[in-house]
Amino acid sequence: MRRPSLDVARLDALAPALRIEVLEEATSTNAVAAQRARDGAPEGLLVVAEHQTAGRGRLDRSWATPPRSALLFSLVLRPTVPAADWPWLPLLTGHTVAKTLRGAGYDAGVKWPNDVLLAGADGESKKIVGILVERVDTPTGPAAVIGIGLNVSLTPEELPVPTATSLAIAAGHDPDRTAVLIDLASALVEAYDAWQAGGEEARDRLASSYAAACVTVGREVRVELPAGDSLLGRATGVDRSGRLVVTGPTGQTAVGAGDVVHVRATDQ
Ligand code: BT5
Repeated sequence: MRRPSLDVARLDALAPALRIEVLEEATSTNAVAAQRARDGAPEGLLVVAEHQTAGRGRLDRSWATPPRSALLFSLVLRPTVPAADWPWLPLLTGHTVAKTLRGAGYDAGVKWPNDVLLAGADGESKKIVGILVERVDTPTGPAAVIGIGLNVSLTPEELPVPTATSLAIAAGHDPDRTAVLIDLASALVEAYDAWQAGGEEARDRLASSYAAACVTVGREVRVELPAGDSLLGRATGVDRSGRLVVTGPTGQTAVGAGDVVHVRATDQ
């Protein structure tokens, strides 16, 4: 059965804050949005695809979903906050997406830095959203591309990996993808505008609200670091730069990038 397409006319609700481009197919919405940014697209371009043939994760990993089963979109931003605050963009995005899904009744939480997980009935959390934020150099200055993939109507058989889930699996019915896209995109614009315009105070507010909501804080973790080694300890906080603070036998380490595995103390 062919799944329904997005209702493009209803996406007009996002104007004028966003200009929407809906593609039947793209290699990767992040790649398309980055090219548009290099070609001069202003802040607020939202590239949406019904299907990706080369969806990207971090570190050259892939992101896969069947056509029209997911929301796949990338937002072009041109932040004016100090460069030191850019690392907060992925965290702001994950936090906002998790809050929006919670508001829609899903038991969503953000795992550091920006995976959005849904708690399952068996107590095990599974990944529902992947976020890829990339910085792009353009002739008019650096831009940020915020890429989001949300599994909406995938069935258990369609999940690309056993650690994934979808809104339909959690809710027991297929949600309206267009309505979810409108909710998520408006929440992102609102959160980003408040963060950009609110100065130091808004950035402090995000830091404390993120740390309070992040499901990694307080957990025993194994962080697989980009260099290949790993760090074991308890995640005890998130610092002013958005780094995860891990407290282990040798003291505290602030981690800026890496894959976090939530472990039970007995698994270590
Ligand atoms: C991410 O990477 O989680 C970021 C994914 C971002 C995807 C969006 S879609 C719109 C935009 N355009 C793009 O090209 N990308 C963005 P990472 O943390 O590296 O996770 C990737 C891993 O997640 C893969 O190696 C798989 O194990 C798993 N995975 C792949 N597809 C998945 C899915 N649909 N749901 C859950 N997990 C998935």
